[in-house]
Amino acid sequence: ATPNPWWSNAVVYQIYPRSFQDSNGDGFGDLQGITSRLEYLADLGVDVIWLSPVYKSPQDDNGYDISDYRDIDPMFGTMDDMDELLARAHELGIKVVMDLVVNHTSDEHAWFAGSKARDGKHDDFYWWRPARQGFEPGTPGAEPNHWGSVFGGSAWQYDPERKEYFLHIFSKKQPDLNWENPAVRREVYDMMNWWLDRGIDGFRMDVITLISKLVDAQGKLPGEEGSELDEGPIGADGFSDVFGPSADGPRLDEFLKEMHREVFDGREGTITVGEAAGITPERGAEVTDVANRELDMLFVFSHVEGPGGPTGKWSSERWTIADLKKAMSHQQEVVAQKGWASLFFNNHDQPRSVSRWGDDSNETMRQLSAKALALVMHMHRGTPYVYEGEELGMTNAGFDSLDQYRDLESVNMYHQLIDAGLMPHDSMMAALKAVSRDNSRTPMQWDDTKYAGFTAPYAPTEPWIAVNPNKDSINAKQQVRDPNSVFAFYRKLIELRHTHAVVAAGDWQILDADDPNVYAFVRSLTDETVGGGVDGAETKKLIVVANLSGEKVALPAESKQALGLDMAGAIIGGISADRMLIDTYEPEHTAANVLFGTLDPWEAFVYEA
Ligand code: TEU
Repeated sequence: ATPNPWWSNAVVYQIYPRSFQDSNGDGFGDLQGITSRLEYLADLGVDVIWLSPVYKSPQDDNGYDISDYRDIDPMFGTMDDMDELLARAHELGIKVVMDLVVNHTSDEHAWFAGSKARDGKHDDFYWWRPARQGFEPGTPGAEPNHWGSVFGGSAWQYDPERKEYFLHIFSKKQPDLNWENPAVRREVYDMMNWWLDRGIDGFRMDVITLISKLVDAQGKLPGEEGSELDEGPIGADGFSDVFGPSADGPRLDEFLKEMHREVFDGREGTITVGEAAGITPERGAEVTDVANRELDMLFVFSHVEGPGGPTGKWSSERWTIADLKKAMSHQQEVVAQKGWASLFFNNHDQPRSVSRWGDDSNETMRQLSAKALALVMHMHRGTPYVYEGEELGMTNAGFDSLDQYRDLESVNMYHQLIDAGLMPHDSMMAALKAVSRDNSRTPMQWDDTKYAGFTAPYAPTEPWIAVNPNKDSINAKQQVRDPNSVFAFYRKLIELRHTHAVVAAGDWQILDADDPNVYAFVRSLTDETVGGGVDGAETKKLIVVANLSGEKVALPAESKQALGLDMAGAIIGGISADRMLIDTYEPEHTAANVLFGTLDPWEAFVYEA
């Protein structure tokens, strides 16, 4: 059965607080800044906002290293500011989701201090392991296995106080929590309940698929001394893969079911979305199957993960539109019967979609390609996520020198890959320009003033990361009042999901699967189940066709047929401009093109059949 809760026709907007709106001139975005922009979001039409972490944190990984889950970091404001944000958002009918980062804490969390000191209560809160026998503890080779951290270096850090190593899949300031320990899980569930009781509406769960690690019968990790489990190949940089054995581990379903029981059972109107690094779309369908009572939806990454290879995401090979289509269609197909998809092209870890798959080389192409990509994403079945600035068609940062980057991953991996001789400087700079996480973290472009309205032009402190100079032509102030802007296009797409049940709940069927440029599909409502309480809408069938290329291309055969044009192109049903629900060009222009069997660059539309 199709899940039919409120979120099946909702649209979520992700805010990266440090880059959204600075209200006090310190160069960092904050909670009061977000509150001051809620009306903009209400105008866009989103139903939910998700805040990347605003908890107390040393900010080693921009808040994904939390030292107190029940407090707000002073850089973002106070708990009163949070309460005010919540109240104001709710007044506007916007729900608020917080980031839940519980695969790891900060090394400055009280639990970790207790664990290092073996205080009796927190001894087993983390993954502690002795040095390898025959090696001086803390020296190279003494690490318990060869796992490499996602952010560079070994995934093990020696602690001189406890005289053991602790595991950190991410930075050494992000020790992994030991979910095998029931006391850890109890603490996490209590904290989640505490926040939900305060009035928040749900959680986006950071790398939640990593909480259960693969261990043998003795509890040993792969490659550990005496472990029955092999850790797989060791790469040229000296490290083995930490993700494979840590993602989607043996107890993941058990932990998620327990969390559901302990936290979400009996609560109404919540939403949960898990970040699903390293999980297959098929397993994602199981985790999000309502019958399993685990999570509402997952961010599955198969459409944004690059081809991999020895330099991982820093490879110069990029996904093509054909790859994107294949991965996304597959994600749709696996949740056709059970489970639910979340739809996203952007987040704070990904480069900007218009720079990645679209064309940001000139204004015309940027606008067209941003709209075409948005149309495709929003017309899939699932819950769409818009990342701040995406609705303006914001582009990659365009940084040329290493000192412009702030992200620890970008800086660490630059050094690691150069030192290992795996990449020359120029290629690594090109890779950073294409895929660094900082591409999506430049300040939100509100207007064309000195700091793009992110912070006041006379602010005493510069923004923490450079503003993209293209704020002069790409900014909210200009787009909000322009009916042909990318912003206006997003507003319309969001509205379509709210007004047309078929967008929220209809079946999804690919057309012209092998066409390398055109992404086309049919949405049809085959049963009475409608999403999110939307009913009474008359539309039952939509044909979505998008030329995701900068070339003029032929309208492929299955799309033609679905549009009521026979194989030879003769008109059977006729194409009416009135039935174009949304279009990257003018409806009359597209109707004429369709009759001629062609599509202009980035021409994309939704046709009501
Ligand atoms: O990301 C986890 C993750 O698996 C990736 O998206 C990762 O950041 C990327 O592969 C690195 O290139 C989450 C958060 O979204 C990210 O911002 C945090 O840094 C990370 O967890 C650790 O908390």
